[in-house]
Amino acid sequence: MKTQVLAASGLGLFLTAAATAQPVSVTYPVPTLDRWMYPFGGQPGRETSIPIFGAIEIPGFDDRDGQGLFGFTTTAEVPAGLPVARYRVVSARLTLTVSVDNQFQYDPSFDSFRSVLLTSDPLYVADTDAGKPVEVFGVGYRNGWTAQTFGEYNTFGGAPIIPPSEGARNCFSAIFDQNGVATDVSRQVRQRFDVTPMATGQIAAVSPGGWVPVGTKVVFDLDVCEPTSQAYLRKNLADGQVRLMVSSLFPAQGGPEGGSGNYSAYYTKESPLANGNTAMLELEAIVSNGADFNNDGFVNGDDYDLFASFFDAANPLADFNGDCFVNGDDYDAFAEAFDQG
Ligand SMILES: [Ca+2]
Ligand SMILES: [Ca+2]
Ligand SMILES: [Ca+2]
Ligand SMILES: [Ca+2]
Repeated sequence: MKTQVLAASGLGLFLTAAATAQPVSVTYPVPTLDRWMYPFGGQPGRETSIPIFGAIEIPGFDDRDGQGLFGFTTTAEVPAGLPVARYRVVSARLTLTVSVDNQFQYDPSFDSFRSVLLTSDPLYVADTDAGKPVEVFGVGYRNGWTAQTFGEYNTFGGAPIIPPSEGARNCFSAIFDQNGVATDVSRQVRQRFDVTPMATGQIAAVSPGGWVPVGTKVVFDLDVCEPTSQAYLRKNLADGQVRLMVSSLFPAQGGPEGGSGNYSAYYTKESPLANGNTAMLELEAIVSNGADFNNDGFVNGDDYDLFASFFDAANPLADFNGDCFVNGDDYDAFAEAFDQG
């Protein structure tokens, strides 16, 4: 699978044939919005730093308590409003810059929710590596808010209006089912389930377990090959903006040791200290014309022939359903689109 991922991500491997839709590569060096999703944030959207931490099993707080919402408007480079199947995200990388000095330990890998339970809990297991991973999820909404209506400066949550409140934030770290329905993972510890994020933060300059200096880049390569993540990102492009939520179970309160001040934080575009080190998104995407595979404005046998030749060559551009494999599923998906004209 790793090889397939790399093959589909390497621009050089895309053959330039006919007028088949090619990937576009875009870098967004500054987010359209960055916002601390925390019930006590005094100036929502105007923070100069976004701390990411948990309040593990503390009544009235979500386990993933301080979260960071980042959004990038993509309409200038990737036309919005097309059917979602027209979009394919080949790669997506979010980069954040650490705004605190040696305040947290780098953990590059998955930790079960069980590692932040009280040691007296029958499900408790010890954490086998220092720190907690910092993770990226898609964004879910409640209380009638949507990606179109919830902005950088809107109110944190619904009832109870006076915080603390749990399960009430208007947008949240989410996983999605096959139909795109969001599940809030912010209370996963008390609700007792593990989650797989779209990406886990990686740091090239620090060894696992090491303390992370201010200015360090944390890179999140989103797993675009995971179907629900690909579907989320496709819908984002159709909506004209990519939105991501960063969160973690670094316990500021609760957890086996009672919590600490050892958690990460990141510069925002409002920070006078950021010096260009705001959240950045690097995106590689394809906007296809569906069954009009050669983009000549007609759906006919030429498209079928061209698709078949790409398919036979296992060209990544024949990955019609965007799962990072070229196989019979793509042939079926193309044939279905072709039959529909
Ligand atoms: Ca902001
Ligand atoms: Ca750990
Ligand atoms: Ca055509
Ligand atoms: Ca495929």
